[in-house]
Amino acid sequence: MAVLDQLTSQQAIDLENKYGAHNYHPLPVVLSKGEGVYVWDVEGKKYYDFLSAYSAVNQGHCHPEIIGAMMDQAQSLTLTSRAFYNNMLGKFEEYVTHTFGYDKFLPMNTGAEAVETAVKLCRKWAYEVKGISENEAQIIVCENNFHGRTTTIISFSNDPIARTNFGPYTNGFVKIEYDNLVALEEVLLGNTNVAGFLVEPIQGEAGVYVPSEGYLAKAKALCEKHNVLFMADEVQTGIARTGRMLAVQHENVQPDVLILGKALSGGVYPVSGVLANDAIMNVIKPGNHGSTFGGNPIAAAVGIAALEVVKKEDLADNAMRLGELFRTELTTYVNGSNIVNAVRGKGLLNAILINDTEESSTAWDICIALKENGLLAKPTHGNIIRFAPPLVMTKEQLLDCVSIIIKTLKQFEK
Ligand code: IF1
Repeated sequence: MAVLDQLTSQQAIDLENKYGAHNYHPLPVVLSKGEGVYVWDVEGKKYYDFLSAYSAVNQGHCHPEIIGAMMDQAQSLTLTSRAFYNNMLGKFEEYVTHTFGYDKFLPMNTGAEAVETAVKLCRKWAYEVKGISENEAQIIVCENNFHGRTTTIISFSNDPIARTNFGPYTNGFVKIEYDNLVALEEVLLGNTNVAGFLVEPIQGEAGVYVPSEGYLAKAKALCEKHNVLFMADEVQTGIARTGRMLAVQHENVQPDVLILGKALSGGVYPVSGVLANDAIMNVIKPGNHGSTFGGNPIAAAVGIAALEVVKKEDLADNAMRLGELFRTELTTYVNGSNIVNAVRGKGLLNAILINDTEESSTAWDICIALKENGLLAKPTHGNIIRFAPPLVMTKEQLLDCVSIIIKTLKQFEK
């Protein structure tokens, strides 16, 4: 087959199966176009995207202002490496630090790299500022976390599929229960080598698990008391997804270290990074950390445009209002349903809990039926379905989606 021949869905799936590593189990849909809240498959069928590339496409597919910024930049300069300065990075760093209220930004590309950056930053701070003895620093993490897929990050995962047979693992992490302040305080009181606490403001992969109100603010206060860095992984929850620019802002928390990715580029390019104030970030010196692509001119242009869209279009406010509407509508249905046990979430990061076991195929079958009915979503943990549409959705579109979802779920009532 010639490379440029238009493939059918089945042909595209067969090619991936034959030539690609089998590290994913995708829903059987092959997309070739996206615009705003919609995507189209190669046969031309149109869908609502209710995953948004795991919250990377918050600004909607192919947002003209972000694409425009990328095209303009691509025609003048794409990559210099950090061996030389470029005329875009400083502007991006200024824009990001002013947007989130920090002294400095360290740019990377993927979410996992940004988490790795935070871990390194935290350790170096622990030795050079806090005064922990060499190689003794500990970072507290939470059970059922998801922070990415590098060897160090999977070392502190407790998901057997993500970590089994990838050892030996990186040391220096203490795991505690999520949403448990007593457990956090216990470790802080008993261990003087704690350097940081790494936490997702809402656990995404765990099934959109929203912690108790006040958890983040109290955890931050405990960290402050014990001179421990509070590090928020907002790769998935950040950039307006939960109804505020950052999920921690629901509790007026300013993390010591803020980790961003995904929607920092509106999903058009890998752009991530870490924010911190000088007292922390200045421990990083030339040669300590970096990346060929981190902070490249396209990333900088795209990052500025992506954040500008979020502000100009008031996407946080829209996510807040539509999220409330979504949960209200779904809750009314769930109350009389025997196929869905609950709906939960914040802003437009939501999930429904299917009334079946984790081993059952029900949630997968529902996602296949949703696809037939024109809406794309993906199960997590076997019996949870995550709903995270682009934040540029209108109220009319959201209500249309609610009726597709309810109509589909009704096919599965027992
Ligand atoms: C995949 C989940 C979402 C993240 C947080 C860091 C990263 C992620 C909080 C790493 C990435 C992704 C990756 C994606 C699936 C996905 C995911 F289901 F696994 F948990 F979004 F819900 N911190 N999350 O959520 O960012 O290196 O991927 O850029 O296919 O693994 P990355």
